[in-house]
Amino acid sequence: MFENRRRVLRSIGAFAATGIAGASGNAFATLSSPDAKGQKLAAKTNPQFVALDKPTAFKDITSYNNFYEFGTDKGDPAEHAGTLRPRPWKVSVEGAIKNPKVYDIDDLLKLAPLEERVYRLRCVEGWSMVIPWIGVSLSELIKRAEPTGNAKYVQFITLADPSQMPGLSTPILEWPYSEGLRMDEAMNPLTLLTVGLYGEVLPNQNGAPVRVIVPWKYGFKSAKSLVKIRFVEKQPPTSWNLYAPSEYGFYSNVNPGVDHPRWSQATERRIGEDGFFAPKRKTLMFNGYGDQVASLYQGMDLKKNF
Ligand SMILES: Nc1nc2c(c(=O)[nH]1)N[C@H]1C(S)=C(S)[C@@H](COP(=O)(O)O)O[C@H]1N2
Ligand SMILES: [Mo]
Repeated sequence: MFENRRRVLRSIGAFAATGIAGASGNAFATLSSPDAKGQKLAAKTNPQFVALDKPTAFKDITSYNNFYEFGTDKGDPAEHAGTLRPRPWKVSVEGAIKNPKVYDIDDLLKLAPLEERVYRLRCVEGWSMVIPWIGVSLSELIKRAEPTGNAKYVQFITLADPSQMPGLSTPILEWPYSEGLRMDEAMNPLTLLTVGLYGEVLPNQNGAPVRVIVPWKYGFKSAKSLVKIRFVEKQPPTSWNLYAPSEYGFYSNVNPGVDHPRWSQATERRIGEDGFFAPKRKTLMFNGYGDQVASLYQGMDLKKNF
């Protein structure tokens, strides 16, 4: 009870301080303007999913990014993602399901009442942020898709349009960016189909108009600007695993006990706290979400399945 109350107070405080209409009710979003940039998005805070850490500043969340389709420097996405056209936008939900469907982005926004959730996000590079996302549990979409018995994994496929994404001309990763989850990971209520942050539609550099957020895994599992969600029988190929299979595994759960081959994963730098004297933070198992997800990996060797 005490913990819950603290969370609620914390979330109200956080949103009041940043001017978010956090407690404004379950308004469904309606986005009429084709240029959605900066458009407000109403959502109701879900106190079950509010990290107690202080949210990272909007400016940091939107100017320090990884989105290789727009370049590999942290500042590239904010600088170059203006060419991304997040509307009109369609997302194909397909594969081993009874109800394949091509969603218009505005229909995706109406799947279920939008929720505001404050999640920690930890990049495999060793930095982290705390982000007030807006979205709905991916499970809401999966339930409507009605997976067949052959659906063992979900693959997430990102837009790959060279006319909108200048980074595609550099062959760093296999485009389109591909990621995947096991079915039970995808169904976990934490896994968020994400359409906004800080009370607004997703900025382009954060993966407009829709991405997935998987807070107990390294950031690269959280694919941006999705155009396909595909249900498959075999573990799908993923861009980072293809790039360096010994460094980036399929699971990529945040795990301070399993180092990246080239650096430790025991600690992290919280963006915004990176003054010279700011101590590093200890990285938490499953990024602190063990209560919700540890059971998914019971009996698995997490050093082998990294
Ligand atoms: N399509 C696509 N999705 C992506 C990436 C990318 O390069 N392309 N980078 C990933 C990585 S490494 C991280 S850490 C997060 C960063 O998300 P953010 O910029 O919203 O914090 O996005 C992930 N999703
Ligand atoms: Mo990352």
